[in-house]
Amino acid sequence: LREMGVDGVFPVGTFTGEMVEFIHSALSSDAEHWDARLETMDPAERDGLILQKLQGQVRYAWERSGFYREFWRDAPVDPAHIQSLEEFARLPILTKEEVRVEQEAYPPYGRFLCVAQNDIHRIHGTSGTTGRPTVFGISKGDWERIGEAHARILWAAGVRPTDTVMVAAVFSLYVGSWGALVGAERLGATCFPFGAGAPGQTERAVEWAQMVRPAALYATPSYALYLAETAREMGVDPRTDFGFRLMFFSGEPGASVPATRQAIEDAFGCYVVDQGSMAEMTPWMTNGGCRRLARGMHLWQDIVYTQLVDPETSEPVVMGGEGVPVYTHLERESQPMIRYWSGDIARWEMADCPCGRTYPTLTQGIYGRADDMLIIRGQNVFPSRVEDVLRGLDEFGGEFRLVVARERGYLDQLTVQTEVSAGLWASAGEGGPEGLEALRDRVRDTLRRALGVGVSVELRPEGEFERTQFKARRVIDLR
Ligand code: 8LE
Repeated sequence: LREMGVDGVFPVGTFTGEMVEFIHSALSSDAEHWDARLETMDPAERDGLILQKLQGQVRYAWERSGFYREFWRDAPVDPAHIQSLEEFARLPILTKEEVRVEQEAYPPYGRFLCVAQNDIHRIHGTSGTTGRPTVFGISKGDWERIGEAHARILWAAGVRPTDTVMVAAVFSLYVGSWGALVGAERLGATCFPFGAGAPGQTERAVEWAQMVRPAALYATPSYALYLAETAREMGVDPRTDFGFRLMFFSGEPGASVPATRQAIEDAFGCYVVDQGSMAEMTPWMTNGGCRRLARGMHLWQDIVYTQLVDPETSEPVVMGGEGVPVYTHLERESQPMIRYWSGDIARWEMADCPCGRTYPTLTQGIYGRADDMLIIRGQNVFPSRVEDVLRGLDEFGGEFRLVVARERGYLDQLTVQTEVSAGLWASAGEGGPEGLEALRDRVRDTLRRALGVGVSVELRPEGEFERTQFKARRVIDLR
């Protein structure tokens, strides 16, 4: 293309079939970027590109979606003629609850669909363990664009066509596993859709991983730790007997929690990449780290446009600040989500990453949720901070729980129940936890210093708490 003097940004879909194969085969495997022009663009120039895409996406939804017609009826700006990113930021924020209500009134998709029902290629959704499930209809074109976006981001993570990618997450409505799979397929890697969740499947994963020796694993961070624990119980060394080079994760905090990331890297002798926005926002990898980033996730703004807003006022948060990510699809024809509230908490910065990408970065990943954040006697406590402290301790037994209770009707009390390693528990002898008083006091003091609030600590033997093959649930709120 360069020889032909062709340069520029081409809309997705310009090149098809053999042309795409040709372009990708021309990408040398040590290239840093899948699309260097888009990824290293001057941020101001990128804003122009984003605005163009936004104008198209918003007008498209305005013209085709009965929901957005109604939702934006009294908007302070004209959805058919958005003039600037600032104007765009004045459109109302959409919440999960509003999506649920809409889908209940107009089942199953709500009036979000901008294509004919017949053009839905895949149906995904949330499992709906709490409240009504949410349904996502995805067209064929969208599914292809999702594959393309994920391939591009997995390339940044360091996945190459010569790699085998093991997907160890449940294949169901959950779009995490499928999203990882379609990206790895599109990139040209060998795909190993192993799944998770069935009884005995983790033991089988240990056997299969030794046999197949995949280069990369996709799972949740808690599941990777569980896999390592299971391997060791079976006499398998996760470091030498598997041969993973990298792991990419989504679904929960962990990959950007320093001690957790370190524990995974040490257990498997691999490096870790953090990814993940929300299922509704698929391609969900657009929050996605790269192989050079020590912690956190780049925001691939030209695929999904992300803004951070104040959790209370919803006003924009400047670079360097903390807020709630609000996401907008830029390439979605079937069920576009526009200014979608995540409820998560993160900090964004223009970090200088050696990869050369000019995207903003969530430098500490997503470390909490606005609604899961525990407020203990006025102090904000994120479970991920507790996790960081505990996993940094040699005596830690692998799992923990946070129990919040209200004493005398007003005093919030946080109890951290933490497992201690089997060896230590046994050496404390018949006395059980009483023999470990000094350790308990030390853990309590370390937590108090890290959190800025007093906690009680209870020690439990390793293996007491259930391990998860999906996302861990560690907070028990008794208030
Ligand atoms: C910290 C992104 C996906 C498909 O793996 C997923 O889990 O989507 P889902 O089920 O809609 O859950 C989204 C929520 O999971 C987010 O709002 C956030 O609270 C959490 N989450 C996802 N990825 C991460 C994460 N939290 N770090 C992550 N990397």
